[in-house]
Amino acid sequence: MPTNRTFTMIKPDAVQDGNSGSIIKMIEEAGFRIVALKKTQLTPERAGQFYAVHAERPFYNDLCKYMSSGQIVPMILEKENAVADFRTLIGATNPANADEGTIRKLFAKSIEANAIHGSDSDENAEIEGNFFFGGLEQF
Ligand code: 3AN
Repeated sequence: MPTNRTFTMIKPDAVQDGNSGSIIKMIEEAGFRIVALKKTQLTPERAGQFYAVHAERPFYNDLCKYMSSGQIVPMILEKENAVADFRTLIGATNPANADEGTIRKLFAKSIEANAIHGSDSDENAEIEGNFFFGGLEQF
């Protein structure tokens, strides 16, 4: 059953560039309610745990290095059809393929430094939310 929640994090490139506020504004204007939010930094080890599903991919080491290179803003978001609608709002993984008006089209630098993460399923939204906030049900 859909939980109507998703997990996102604004990535180091977008935080560093001062785009967190603009991105959060777009998220709220698209109808998402912010359930939880903080600013933090991953160690390379924690980044490795978060992206463990990509451990065999050639870009894994660079991804962990990049994701631990600066502060990030993880959030739990709520909206009807949250996972799918949020993926639409952020656009394709590679900003070159992202639709006009999407967060990645506006703010991403490259396929790796692509400004923002969005969970790809309800199951992963819960796992990823727990990773940063220790349990969705407490909010
Ligand atoms: P998405 O974030 O759109 O769900 P995933 O889950 O396939 O994309 O990839 C997770 C992250 O890994 C991406 N957000 C991006 O930072 C990085 N990544 C994905 N594919 C590549 C690639 N071909 N080269 C470098 N980094 C990549």
